[in-house]
Amino acid sequence: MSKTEQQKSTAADEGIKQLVSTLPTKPDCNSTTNLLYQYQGFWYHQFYLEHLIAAQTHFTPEPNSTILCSYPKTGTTWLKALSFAITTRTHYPPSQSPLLSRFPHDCVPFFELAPSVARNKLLVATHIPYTSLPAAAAAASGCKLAYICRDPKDVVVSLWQFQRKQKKEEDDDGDADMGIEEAFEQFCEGNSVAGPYWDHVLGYWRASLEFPERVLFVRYEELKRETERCVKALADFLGCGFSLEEEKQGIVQGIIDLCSIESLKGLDVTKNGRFAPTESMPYTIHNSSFYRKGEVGDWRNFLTEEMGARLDKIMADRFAGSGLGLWFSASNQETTN
Ligand code: PAP
Repeated sequence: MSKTEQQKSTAADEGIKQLVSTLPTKPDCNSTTNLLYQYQGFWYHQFYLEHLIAAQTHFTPEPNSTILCSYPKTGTTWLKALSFAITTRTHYPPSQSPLLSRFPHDCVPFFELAPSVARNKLLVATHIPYTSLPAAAAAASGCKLAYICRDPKDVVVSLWQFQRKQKKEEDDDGDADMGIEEAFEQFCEGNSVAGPYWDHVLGYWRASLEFPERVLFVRYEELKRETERCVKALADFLGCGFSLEEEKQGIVQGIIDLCSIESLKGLDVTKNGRFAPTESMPYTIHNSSFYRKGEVGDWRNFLTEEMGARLDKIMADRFAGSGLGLWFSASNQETTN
């Protein structure tokens, strides 16, 4: 970077910091050191938000690229692994995939966190809500977006477990004050990180109705239940559907097996690596923290039936009239395909 460019980018950083300092804040019960800032209707930690705002101005995806979009803890790592394995399969069969030695988050970078790594890549990812995407990354501008969503009850538990583990790593007593009740309350009020969850989901849902060819709406529960069908649909969407020959050779199953939580969990890169998308990130995250149980319905081990019913009711109210049912509720599963 030239000196003038450096000066410009420092001035831009100062401008972003200034903007962030004027935003409404709330304490984050899941993290004692971080406030949440409200920006364009969603809540974020400062570090992430500064990167989001910078990306809104500076990030332009490659034409024909696909962006994997998600609310945290909804299946991002799985979707990244599958999409990467699908799109690189002609160069690397599953037995030689870079995923065996590289973490999915490093294979498919978050463009807001690692813009220089994401530049020129045809497959990138983001946690940014649809309505806050950089203009050039929206479906209206021609990008393809694959969005994964998940039962909010499992999301709140997964998020709480993740943040608790992270806090414990930073501070031995870190999980002492992190009760699930508080985290649940915060999630229900819409103040969780990148929340409200329902607005995150609805933004991409509406985009999928408006641009059905350009926005694929994937449900974690469906991906678990009908993995092969969903993986083939994902490949079609990514523009590299499987041939009959490939199916006969077991390539689809090979990719499914490679990207299973059991397989990814056991890799050295998972056991020994850390996620550090940018040098400026104030902490790094152990790669193993991104793989826990990977189950549908684990919320029953942490939330009461009443809590589950309350969150379902919130989602039903928020989704009313959108055409998006509660896909995670047993009675609605047949209608989600
Ligand atoms: P991120 O948004 O921080 O990247 P993300 O990958 O979306 O996290 O979510 C992690 C969840 O996906 C974990 O769920 P759990 O806490 O309920 O267990 C994790 O176990 C699950 N997960 C990660 N990889 C896979 C996979 N290959 N198959 C199924 N689930 C997975």
